[in-house]
Amino acid sequence: MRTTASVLHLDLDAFFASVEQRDKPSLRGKPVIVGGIGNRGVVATASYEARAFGVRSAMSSAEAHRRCPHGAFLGGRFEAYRAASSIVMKLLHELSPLVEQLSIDEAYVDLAAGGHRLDTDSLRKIAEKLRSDVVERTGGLTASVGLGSSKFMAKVASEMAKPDGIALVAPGTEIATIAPLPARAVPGIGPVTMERLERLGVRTVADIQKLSRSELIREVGKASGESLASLAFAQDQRAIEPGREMKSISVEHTFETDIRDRDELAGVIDRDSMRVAERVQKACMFAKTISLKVRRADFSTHTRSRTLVGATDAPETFARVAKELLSGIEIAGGVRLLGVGVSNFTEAAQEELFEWGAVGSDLDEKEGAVLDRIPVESRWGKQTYWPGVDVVHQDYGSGWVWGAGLGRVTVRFETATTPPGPVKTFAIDDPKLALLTFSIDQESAS
Ligand code: TTP
Ligand code: MG
Repeated sequence: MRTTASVLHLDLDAFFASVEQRDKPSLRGKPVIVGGIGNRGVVATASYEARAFGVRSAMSSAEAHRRCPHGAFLGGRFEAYRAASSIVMKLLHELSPLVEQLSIDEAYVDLAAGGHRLDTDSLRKIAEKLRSDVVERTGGLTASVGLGSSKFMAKVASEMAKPDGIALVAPGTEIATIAPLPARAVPGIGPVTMERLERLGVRTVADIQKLSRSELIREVGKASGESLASLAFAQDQRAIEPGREMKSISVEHTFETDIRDRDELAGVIDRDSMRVAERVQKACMFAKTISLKVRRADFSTHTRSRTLVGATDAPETFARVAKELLSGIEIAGGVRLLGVGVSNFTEAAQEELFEWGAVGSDLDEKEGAVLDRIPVESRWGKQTYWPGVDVVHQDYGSGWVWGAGLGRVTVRFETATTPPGPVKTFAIDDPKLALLTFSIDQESAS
């Protein structure tokens, strides 16, 4: 714990939903739910207007629909979220070399490493300026910012600040500030630990403060117990670590009988690549390096990898590269084990991810808050229109899909920079209508 509130925590407000409201003017001020569409889908996030109806992250979309039937239910546009995230993370890197990104919309910044004045007034000014820069540079997204003497305090502060606010836990007031909070506010307390603590009658941080270190260790184990005993008194020495991201994601199979057939192995690669890609997408990441691990019947193990120029989360790219790598390995004696892995992640949108074509190659233009996009073929080949996706019509211009079905697609023609626009319905195969999407499949062998 420091003597200054020089740890900053930023978390964007209702992130995915806010990006949707930014880009879809008719949805501003309205309940918006982003997530899996259909009865088996799950809510990723909801706008604060939708939260007023009880809609929450991780709730089933069906339940969200019951609670908020008039809400706009949209599938995600991850490229837009990644681009917005990248703008915000860049702003944070301008404040300090020590930035630890926790998720697509959340990061710690060590302001003490940024050469700033660290008195409370100066820190508040930095945070206010950051918040207004976020609004300006992202075209209207808001962030909540917390300041405190440790990671724990900064996070507590940003939660107190939410939404669209700023809070600072003054050095010296840490223990009193956290005492009334629910115990699960303490970092590292997951459902299992919480259940054990509840058995001891723990509800709040103050309840943990009343337990002795040895009681805590007895109940939740040595490592967790020690850390809880310290954190409950705001003793948090954790450093801001820029390189703590995920290192690799892989899937491996050992076969019951050795496989000699390359087509069969190709099928395994396709399935594994799909699973790997799902996990990469879930982490909101792009991977640059794809590797293939092959253990032959003679137990010799061969690993090959290739690094792409851009990063991708597309299963077909992972699979294609892995199959190319397989073609360079002799497998006549049979394969016992096959693994597909990806690594070398980039957290947010990368310039080289996108094929900008006519948009031009100027960096600032790429990072503009309102993305210009060019129509390209959907990377899934067949065009599908899902609620929320960007489209362009030759006569009416840019818009987004409100709904599709029964051979028809309904589009609202508006963008981030227009007023709320009109709605029109087309045949789903209308040749004048096209999906707008990014092409992120750039690759070179190395
Ligand atoms: P959060 O920061 O947890 O949520 P939020 O930004 O939507 O809302 P808040 O104002 O409370 O911060 O998560 C950031 C984004 O991550 C969120 O907009 C959607 C996505 N997400 C998921 O995809 N699945 C999840 O279970 C959660 C919690 C978030
Ligand atoms: Mg958030």
